[in-house]
Amino acid sequence: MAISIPSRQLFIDGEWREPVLKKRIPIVNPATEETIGSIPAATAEDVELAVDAARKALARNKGKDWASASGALRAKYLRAIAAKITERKSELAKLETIDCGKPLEEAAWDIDDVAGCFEYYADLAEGLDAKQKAPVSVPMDTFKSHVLKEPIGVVGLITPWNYPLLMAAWKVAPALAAGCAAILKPSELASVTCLELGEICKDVGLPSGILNILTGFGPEAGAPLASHPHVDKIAFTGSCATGSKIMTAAAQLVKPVTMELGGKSPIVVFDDVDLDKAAEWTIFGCFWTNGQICSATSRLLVHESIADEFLDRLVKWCQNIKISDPLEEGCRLGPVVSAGQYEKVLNFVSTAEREGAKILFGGVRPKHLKKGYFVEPAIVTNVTTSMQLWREEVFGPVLCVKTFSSEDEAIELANDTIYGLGAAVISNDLERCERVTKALQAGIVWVNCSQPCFTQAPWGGNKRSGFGRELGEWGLDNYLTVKQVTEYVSDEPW
Ligand code: TXE
Repeated sequence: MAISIPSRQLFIDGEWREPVLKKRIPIVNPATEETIGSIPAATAEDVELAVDAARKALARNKGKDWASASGALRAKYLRAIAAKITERKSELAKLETIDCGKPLEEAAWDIDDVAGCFEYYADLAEGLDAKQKAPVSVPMDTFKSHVLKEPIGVVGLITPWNYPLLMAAWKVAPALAAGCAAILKPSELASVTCLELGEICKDVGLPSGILNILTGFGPEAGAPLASHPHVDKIAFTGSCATGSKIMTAAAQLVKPVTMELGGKSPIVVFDDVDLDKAAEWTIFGCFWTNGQICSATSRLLVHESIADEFLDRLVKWCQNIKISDPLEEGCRLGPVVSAGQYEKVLNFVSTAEREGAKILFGGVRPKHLKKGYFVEPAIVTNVTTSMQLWREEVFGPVLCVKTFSSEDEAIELANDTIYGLGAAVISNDLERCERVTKALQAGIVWVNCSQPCFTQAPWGGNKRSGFGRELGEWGLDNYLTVKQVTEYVSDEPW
């Protein structure tokens, strides 16, 4: 069924508003390279309006139905949003697919996760009421202390294009659950479903100004948000380079930030594994969503004694992956998101080859697809630790491979990165898995799997992959401040 892209404006103060400078950005379907619509391009002038709306919304709703109201009341809105998302699931999944190129089936799972995320934070918003006034034991009985958890205020949420609506949900749902007012700035490369979230907020009657959505380029719309004195916090997912710029801007105002940045995550395969199962997780871990996942396990470390046989299996997998228009049934790999990303991925592969690596499979446009930003999944061997491919995030379907001969060597190679987001260990020896898990420098370790992600479990990295954790209770804490209240309770004069 053909689907048309709704033509939307910026979502500010509960209304659709044309950007002050009236600029728009074309939307390109990465599978066809056709322009299929446009999104509004916000600038500093629009950021000003959105921040003002968010500030006023918090003031207007004080004591009524937002920041200082019960979490149970906010939960009602979150549940209503979740229900609308579920109602519009098939349409939203299609929009996601034609906007960012992910297979329709994957996009549908994402939309389920989006609804689940709003439901989950509705539960946590309700739970917040019971956690208020938690007593703190102090050593003098003339005093009584307790804590109040309060919303941070107005928050700026800057998100990427690989999971457009899901990455927005990871931030919007806990921010709203906490009682904040938010300004969402999705990626200029994939904003369509995020704009639909505006329509959903209108439908459920979310108080105006509580969620504002500004689409636009990073330097024009994201930067003024990060440096705005009336934005109390920034939560960001994206590249390390942009994260660093946002931190610099936030530092001028001592503004708190959470950073979910890039990765170059290892998957370590020992010699005692079931080769088929291990191959399946390796393929999934690197090529899921076309490798455009911050946690993609894109460095394979395989024990030298099984390397040849294991690589044969990986190549067979790659030969059989269906690469097609992502709307087509059974598609496993769609195009990468944009012309820029396509060039970047191919450049990584050709640079590695020039530096002496061997391209065992893929890394080129599939012969049967003449249009679209499609890349065959690549397996690259003969990689050295000084190569760009070993050190830098590709954010595309490229697996680089090294062998090891001992557990210690595997750990050393796994940790040989500036990043620390994900890591996977595959072995039948569970004691070894436990040892290796402890030694891996990463915020998330998968044992005998790679990539599963649950709304309840903390997500985030160490080293240059960032800091702070999203999802679970940690995700809610990102948008709360803790107020200590201490009362003098003695009748005696102090
Ligand atoms: O990312 P950016 P891009 C990595 C991946 C990819 C590369 C570039 O390697 O190839 O980054 O992708 C906004 N102030 N990841 O250019 O720039 C931008 O508009 C404020 C990893 O898309 O980080 C978008 O909304 N905001 C990753 C968001 O930042 C700015 C996900 C992310 O864009 C800004 C995406 C500025 N100066 C890319 N400049 C992950 N870790 O999941 C840009 N933005």
